[in-house]
Amino acid sequence: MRRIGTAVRHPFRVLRSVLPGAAIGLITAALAVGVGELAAVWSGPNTAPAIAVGSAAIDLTPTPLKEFAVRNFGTSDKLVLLTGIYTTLGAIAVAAGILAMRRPVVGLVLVALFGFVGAWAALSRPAARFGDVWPSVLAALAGVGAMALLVGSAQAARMPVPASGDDELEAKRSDAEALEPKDPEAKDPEAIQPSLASHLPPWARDRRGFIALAAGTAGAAALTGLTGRTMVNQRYNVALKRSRVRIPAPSRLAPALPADVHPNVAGLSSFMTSNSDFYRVDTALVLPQVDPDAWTLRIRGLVDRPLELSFADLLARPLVEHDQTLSCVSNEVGGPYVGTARWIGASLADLLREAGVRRGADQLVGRSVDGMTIGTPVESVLDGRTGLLAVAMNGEPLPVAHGFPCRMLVPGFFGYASATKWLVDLELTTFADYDPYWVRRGWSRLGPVKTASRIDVPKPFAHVAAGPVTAAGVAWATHRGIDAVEVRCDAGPWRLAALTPSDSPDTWRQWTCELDLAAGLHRLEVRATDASGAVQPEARADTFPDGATGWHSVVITAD
Ligand SMILES: Nc1nc2c(c(=O)[nH]1)N[C@H]1C(S)=C(S)[C@@H](COP(=O)(O)O)O[C@H]1N2
Ligand SMILES: [Mo]
Repeated sequence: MRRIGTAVRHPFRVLRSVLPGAAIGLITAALAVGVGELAAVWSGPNTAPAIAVGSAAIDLTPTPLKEFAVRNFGTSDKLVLLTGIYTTLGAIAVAAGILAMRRPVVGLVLVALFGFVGAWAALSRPAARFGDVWPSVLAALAGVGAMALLVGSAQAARMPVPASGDDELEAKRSDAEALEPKDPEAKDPEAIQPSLASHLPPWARDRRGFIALAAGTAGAAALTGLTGRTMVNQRYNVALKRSRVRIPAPSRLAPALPADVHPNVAGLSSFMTSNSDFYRVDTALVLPQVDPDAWTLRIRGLVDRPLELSFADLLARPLVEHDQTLSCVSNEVGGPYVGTARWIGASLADLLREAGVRRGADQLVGRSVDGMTIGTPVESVLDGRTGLLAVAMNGEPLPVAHGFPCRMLVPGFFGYASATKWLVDLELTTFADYDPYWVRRGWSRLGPVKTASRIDVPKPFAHVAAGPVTAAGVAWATHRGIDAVEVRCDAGPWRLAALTPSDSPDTWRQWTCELDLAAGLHRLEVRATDASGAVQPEARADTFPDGATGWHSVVITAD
């Protein structure tokens, strides 16, 4: 067996023989990424090859895998994805570099292939323009150039070359070549090497020259990458414009919060969730930076009078202040994807009436600048509830992560069915004619919030002193409102919890319950009753396709 010859080679020598190729691969990839980021300064952050590929991956990820990611990585799922992309890129780059030392053409084709993947990913974005391929194309060109240069120099310098793993193939190939008359134009991979090297200046043809070239390319990678990133962050950063936005005083204020809306229990979620604590769920790998001065909102489709508003137009409308709890369909029983804020915005219903909704239009589809589509029943928007084109959250312009400059909110529906962030387009259509983003991925067309309750205190597996113990938590049935919360211990009788006064049916309520616990292990359970009298069901359902059900429970020890 010929392969044994390779296997018994001294491991250090094997390592030495692949090292130059591996370094060439990594440096080439780094330069490609850097050039891609620099080019993205012109075409936008989402067009940088790694970001484009990541965004495409998010859209292509099958729902179960996405649920897994949300469950296990939570809000850091994007960091995990990007880390995965860079790691994969690095591994393939190393392989391409090692291959290129023996067969430059194969390495170069691999680099070019990556350019194609990046370009395809950029074009697959919903708001893509043809120019979005440039970062990937330029990245691939830079990569091909760098690889050819470095491989040429390494070979001229007689750097170690990995042994071919496939000596049989080699043998067959030379047999075939012996039979066929040689085409003088044909570029045999081995024959390219001298020609690659012969284009190099003499100084680049030795070991020192190779190291200088490699270091120079790595430096260029760092320079283009850092410059690109800094310029992208500056050019596409709306923080300054956001800080200059002044939200006019609302013409309708939210009622003052009831005095004892915040029970004084350590560890219990506060009634209002601060912007920095508010959960974030979206598909945006890079936060959309929407310039409020350039922003417009179209209202179109099945309307009598299509409208287009600027941000100034929106702010000039009568503004409404409204407290609303927002929650995510992907929130597990007891999960963190829920929060309450004081929002300010223009009435969505008023705007739809101005546009004149045509008969038959039963679905309102919000579209975001990054192509998210979210559908809400028109009937619900027009039934008197306070749906908003929100511009402020807890006393400041919407944070960029929560949809600056404008998002939709319709109390009673999960975010995926009502709360388009970075909103730019409202289309009146029908459920029969159009499936929005998540519906296409199998989620329910309608996403009414399910009645939910959560134990915040004590925490799971907490140790508490035996005797009197205060349990506390939150419950929500957005837009229906919460009428009662019950707690039980060790499957004993249900006990009514004390509820804080209701701020609005659109917000959650905090509850507390005094328990008397004997020493030992205990299981606490909670369930809520909404204002229609429906008790939260015990049966556990998965978040897919229309939201989790079941009672939240915690196991604790009283000592
Ligand atoms: N443009 C855009 N809007 C979006 C989403 C998104 O991915 N993109 N996610 C929706 C979902 S699933 C939820 S739960 C809410 C979350 O809003 P938040 O991040 O402000 O809490 O936004 C909704 N609006
Ligand atoms: Mo969501």
